[in-house]
Amino acid sequence: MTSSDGVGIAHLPNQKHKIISKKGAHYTLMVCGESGLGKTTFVNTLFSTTIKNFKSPEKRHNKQLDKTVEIEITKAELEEKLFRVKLSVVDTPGFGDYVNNRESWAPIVEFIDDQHENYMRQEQQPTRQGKIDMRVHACLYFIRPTGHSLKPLDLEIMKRLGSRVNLIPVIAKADTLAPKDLAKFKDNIREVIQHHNISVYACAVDSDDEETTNRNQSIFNASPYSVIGSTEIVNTSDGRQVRGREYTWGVAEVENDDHCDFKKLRNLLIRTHMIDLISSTEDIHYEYYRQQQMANRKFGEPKLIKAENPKLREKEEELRKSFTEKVRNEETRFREWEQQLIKERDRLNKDLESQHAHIKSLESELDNLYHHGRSGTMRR
Ligand SMILES: Nc1nc2c(ncn2[C@@H]2O[C@H](COP(=O)(O)OP(=O)(O)OP(=O)(O)O)[C@@H](O)[C@H]2O)c(=O)[nH]1
Ligand SMILES: [Mg+2]
Repeated sequence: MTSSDGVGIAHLPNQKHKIISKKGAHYTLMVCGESGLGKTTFVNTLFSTTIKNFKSPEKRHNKQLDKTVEIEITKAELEEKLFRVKLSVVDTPGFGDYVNNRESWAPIVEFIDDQHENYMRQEQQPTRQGKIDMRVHACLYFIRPTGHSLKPLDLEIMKRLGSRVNLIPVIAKADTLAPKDLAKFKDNIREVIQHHNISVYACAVDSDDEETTNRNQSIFNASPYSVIGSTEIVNTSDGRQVRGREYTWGVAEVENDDHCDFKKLRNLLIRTHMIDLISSTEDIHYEYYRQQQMANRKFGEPKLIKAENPKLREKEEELRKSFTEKVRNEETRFREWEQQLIKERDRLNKDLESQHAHIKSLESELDNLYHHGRSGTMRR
């Protein structure tokens, strides 16, 4: 159920709407980024502003938020005017405070690939009904609100994500930046994304009616979306009750377009561009994955070991080392055994030779005896 403030999905273009409502679409969002940027808070905020009486299964709303340590999936069903969507939001552990940063984001990339893989495998089965589809339709990448630019680690990860999934950059904790700094920060980010050729989700703008086009344009222009996350309802100085964060200077409001882009982003995700995100995942990202896999392996063959996964690579290296060592040990053992055999053979040969010699001497002795015996008889 959606809340009454107009967040809904009944406003989708009609044709696709019908097709999808028949099946009840699976729709999966993912959040990722450095640790402590408010990803989990955002997920809770999104659910509690979208779904009436939604309670986080962990009921962590009012508690100190725990560090997310594993991939967590929260599911809910959105329904509006016969239109059903099974929404899943994938919360991921933050990265950035590990010694080896590579390790911390590899599982995220892997998760995205695995969903494509699972779907592809199911498509290859004779019965294709009742497929489980957890392909990620949009991945929100949380950026630390430094006011400067993206870090090399951000760029590296975003590059990998952008080629796999609809990547949506998000500026975390917008309430910590002054509006002027936020605007400049956005410009810097847009620039560096373009400069590094990172593919981010560019929502469709053009449409049949001007109003929709204008709205799309304003959504498009707002990227990278700044967000404020909060699960608290607070009082503003002018007496309103809003979802926000309270400060001595006032309240930073989640659902206020002057404070952040939360509403725009939510609109894009849940209403205006949901279909576009679903179909571009199918047509572009899944198709790309499928073709890549088809080119690299035979039909039905299991997935290759991901060279990109440093954990796996380390394991592989370890296995290879222990294998080489084992082979070397076996080889030495074999050589020793061979030497022993050669020695034994030599000993036996020598034995045989001496036996031969012995037999020879016995033979000649016998010969002599025989000879003597005969001549004696003859003499007789
Ligand atoms: N100022 C401000 N603080 C926020 C915002 N969103 C979350 N926080 C706070 O930031 C802290 C971390 O929030 P989390 O939601 O746990 O962050 P996370 O990204 O899930 O962290 P990991 O799970 O460790 O990756 C908490 O104390 C939140 O209250 C925000 O929009 N503005
Ligand atoms: Mg978290």
